[in-house]
Amino acid sequence: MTRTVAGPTAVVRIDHSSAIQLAADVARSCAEQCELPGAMPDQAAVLASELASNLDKHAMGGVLYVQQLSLGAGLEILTADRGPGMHDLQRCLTDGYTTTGTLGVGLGAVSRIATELTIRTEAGTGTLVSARLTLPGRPRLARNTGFLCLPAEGERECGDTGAIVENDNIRTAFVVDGLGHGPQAAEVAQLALRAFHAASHQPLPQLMTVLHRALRHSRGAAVGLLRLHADHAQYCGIGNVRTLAFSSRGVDHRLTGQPGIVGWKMPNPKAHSIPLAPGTTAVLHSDGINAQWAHAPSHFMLRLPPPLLAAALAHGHRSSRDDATVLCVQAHQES
Ligand SMILES: [Mn+2]
Repeated sequence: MTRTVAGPTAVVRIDHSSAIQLAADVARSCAEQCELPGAMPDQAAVLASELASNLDKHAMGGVLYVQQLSLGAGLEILTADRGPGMHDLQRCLTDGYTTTGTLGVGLGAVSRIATELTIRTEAGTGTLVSARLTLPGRPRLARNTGFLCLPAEGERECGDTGAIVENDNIRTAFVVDGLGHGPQAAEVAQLALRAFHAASHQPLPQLMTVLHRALRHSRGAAVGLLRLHADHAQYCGIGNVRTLAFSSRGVDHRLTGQPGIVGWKMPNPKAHSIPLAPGTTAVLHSDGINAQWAHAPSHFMLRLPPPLLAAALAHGHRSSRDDATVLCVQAHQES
């Protein structure tokens, strides 16, 4: 079984050149907290510094996110901005996407240091970057997964969290949104996360019942569960965690939970089955992401790889008054 879990994401707004040093410090201390060995904390600082100075020089509304990827497996730095988009980059990338290569435009050091680098840019929309520093032997699942977990403005802890686990090629994704925000909501989210890991192999309605019992004495939560099989998915949700499945052609499924509160007032949980076409991406997000984004997503959004889609939703479609968690996963892994 493999697990991909990450804690709250650190956010650095690049609104002044002094934020470049801050970004480097945040990345270094995240790498140290993850106990990444050798030169990796220095490399993390260089990655953050290069990406932040790029935002400072070329972009508007730039934000840099730093987070642990999964226990001991690495660190991810994401950036998002509101344009103008990198014209040079767009020209040199034939399909708008690369994991290697010589990028120029100040990203040379980033492409040399990062072990996984994903970039998308669109003139007028902006640029999204995921630069990862990973240790060898990381599960393939992690490459096709994007995750961000942002506390509400003014809070240090996040009342949402999420995880994805893989058992015999079947993946189960989970997002929990503890009622309200702050430390008490964070406690609910962590209780739910532990219960999820202990029972993630169970059929979804039973798993939801396990979560309900685990949260019995808490303030309660909304939960979304999605299990991805080869050609279909099962969904089970209670409350306001949104789940979508889409391909580059458009949104195929929009799923909302049954009314209720896990741990408090839960109806009999039901699982629904949906077909999964090849190329499907699934997204689960808490209500800190405005659900409007899925009404008419652009061609650019629909084609983003999971890490960049998570960053785009957190950056462009967030309500700052609530915790926001988004988990994106590609339904069919590339072999
Ligand atoms: Mn919420």
